[in-house]
Amino acid sequence: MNETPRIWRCGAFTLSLDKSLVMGVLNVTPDSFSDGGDFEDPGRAVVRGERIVAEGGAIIDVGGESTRPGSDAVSHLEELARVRPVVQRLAAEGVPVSVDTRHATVAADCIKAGASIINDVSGFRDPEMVAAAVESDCGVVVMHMLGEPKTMQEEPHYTDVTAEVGGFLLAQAAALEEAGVARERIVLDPGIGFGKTLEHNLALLRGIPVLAAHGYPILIGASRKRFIGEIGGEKEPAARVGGSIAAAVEAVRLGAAVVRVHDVAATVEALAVSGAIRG
Ligand code: HH2
Repeated sequence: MNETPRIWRCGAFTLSLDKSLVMGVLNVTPDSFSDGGDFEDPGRAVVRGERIVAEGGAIIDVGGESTRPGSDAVSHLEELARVRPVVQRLAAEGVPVSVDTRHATVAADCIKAGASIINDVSGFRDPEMVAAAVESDCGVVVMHMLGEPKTMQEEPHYTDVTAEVGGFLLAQAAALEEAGVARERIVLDPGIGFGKTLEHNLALLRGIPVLAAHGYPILIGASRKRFIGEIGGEKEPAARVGGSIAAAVEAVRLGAAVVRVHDVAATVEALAVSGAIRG
């Protein structure tokens, strides 16, 4: 078993993983499940990105296509038109920017515009996405999703969710390394809510130590998701702050290196306190 890197190499940035990192969500979409339409205007999106950094976020994750359950894909050109100007302006401010995309052309163009990380919720299944990673020195997030967003929540089934998701992620990471992506650039994400029931999500969160033991840093994106509403009873995603913070704190306690969240300031504060208690 390999030792987990204590750094994450992301283009010009070498991010220390000695402390957990907060990745702030910036959805430049009309239809994301909790903040759709809030930051469609590039100027507003850039202000939001700057706020993420001011609140202690280490990475800004810019997405131009909602992948909420049941969502339709958008054209690559439309997606690029949404994200490129925002990526370019925030990257020019010297901040690590990741691009949340399933499309290799969008990823490659955003890297050229200054993005440092490709966050692919389809887990680098597309060989062209692997090529986009190989051709750059960006960091990569390899996420597990069952099928496609349109249908992923239609009775998702696993025999052993932790083993199956882990097996997929490790195979994808091995393929990336084989293709020439250094291990220190790779982070794995079990994909909370992407073709998973409440029980699957809980099993994956409880299984973080097992996944982390394979020697890759782990990212968890639980923020505002449906399972938090199922547990806490809050129907409005943006109001699921307490549950989202609990999930982030538990994920880090169990070994996650990066948490992807909407409520950056509150999460940063909670992680500072829980980290101080743990010593
Ligand atoms: N979740 C979402 C989007 N991208 N990326 C990673 N690595 N991990 C996640 O859990 C993850 C992700 C979904 O959340 P959000 O961006 O808020 O919603 P939408 O897909 O509707 O834009």
